[in-house]
Amino acid sequence: MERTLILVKPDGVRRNLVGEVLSRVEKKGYVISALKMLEADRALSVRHYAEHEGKPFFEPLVEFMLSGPIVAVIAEGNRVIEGFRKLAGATDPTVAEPGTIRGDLARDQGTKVVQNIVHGSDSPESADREIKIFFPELSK
Ligand code: D4T
Repeated sequence: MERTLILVKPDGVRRNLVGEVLSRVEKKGYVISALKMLEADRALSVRHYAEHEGKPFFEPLVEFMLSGPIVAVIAEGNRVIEGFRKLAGATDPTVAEPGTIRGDLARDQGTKVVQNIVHGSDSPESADREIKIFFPELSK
């Protein structure tokens, strides 16, 4: 069964949208198989977003991920990686389609980093890598 890593980022937790996000995932029919709330430290955030190191939004992105608790979720189902990215909508919430998590619930806040409520893995390789980062206990 395919798995993906979903994060409810600090803006989503601050705005009490954890239930809304999980509800959309469950209503779509995916199964939540692991769930935790945590405060990411710098090393964890840098590891998670390593592909963006050196980009202008990298430091603001890492700082943002440290700005409050996050919720990490493993969701399962056929084609869940693609399916959750469709549910999330485009990275930029201003142009994310209405009906998506970002399109319905986020907007441009004028900040250096886009605050877009959720993260979802973009490939099976990313999902494996990210699940190991956030749920190391599951690969022991
Ligand atoms: P994540 O990885 O958080 O699910 O978001 P996406 O997959 O949709 O987008 P991403 O990896 O390209 O970007 C990671 C994170 O950085 C912010 N960002 C991104 C930003 O502030 N400015 C930018 O120009 C880009 C590309 C938003 C999400």
